[in-house]
Amino acid sequence: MMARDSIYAQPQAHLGDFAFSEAVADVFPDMIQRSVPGYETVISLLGVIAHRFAQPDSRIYDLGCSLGAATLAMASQVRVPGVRFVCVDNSAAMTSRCEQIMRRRLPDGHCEVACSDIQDVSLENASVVVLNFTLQFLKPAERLAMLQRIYDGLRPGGVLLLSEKLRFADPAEQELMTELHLEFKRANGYSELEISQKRSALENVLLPDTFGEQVERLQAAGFAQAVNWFQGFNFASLLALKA
Ligand code: GEK
Repeated sequence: MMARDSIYAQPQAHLGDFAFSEAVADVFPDMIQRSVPGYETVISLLGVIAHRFAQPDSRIYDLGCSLGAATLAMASQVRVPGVRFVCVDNSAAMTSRCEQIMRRRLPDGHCEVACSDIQDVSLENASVVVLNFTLQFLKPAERLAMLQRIYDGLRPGGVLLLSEKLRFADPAEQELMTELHLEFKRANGYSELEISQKRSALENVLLPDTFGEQVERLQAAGFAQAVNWFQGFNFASLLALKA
């Protein structure tokens, strides 16, 4: 059974910045499903999209892989020969668990897991790159350079699959989407205390951009086309194609 997230259930005297610690890794599947509207749907659709875009003898990168849910979904759908999956995360708590999961679920050795900042890994010969709720944790000034490196590492016809929490320029839309997201968390059993403590912990760590900023940055990085293929309240998924 999935361990339940109760990390912010008790009042915390010193609420530090949110980190992807051992405690978070232990409850991560439950935490992300109860916090991100549409998460399971996005994960399974990443498999469908990867099936469409994976090229023979190429690499599929899962950047900010956490426990590798996106890689598992893609590996179950991709059928072309010679594909190598590369999972990267800079939390050792995540990669040690991810390695165990991959050894068990993808035992034929076509998946490697690296504990590294995604900004330091070399990206090459990629047909699919996944940034599923990861870019939002990079400093805003570093995000364009990351997308440019991904663009350079993709083959023609390759795709970047980008999911992000959104901010809205219109204050009324921002308020409505924030409220609906809070309703989603309440509906999933999070208390007001858990919601407010998590929100404070994420304040300096997760800095969302608007949908327009996402598209402009993808275009600035060189992507020919950026399509919005899923949205649940203030969480959106885009497909960016390298021509
Ligand atoms: C999923 N994609 O299940 N370098 C490497 N990893 C990073 C960096 C960085 N600079 N910054 C953050 N991370 C997953 C979910 S979670 C999203 C992704 C969330 C990692 C961080 O350690 C964490 O595991 C992941 O990005 C973000 O589809 O928790 O909201």
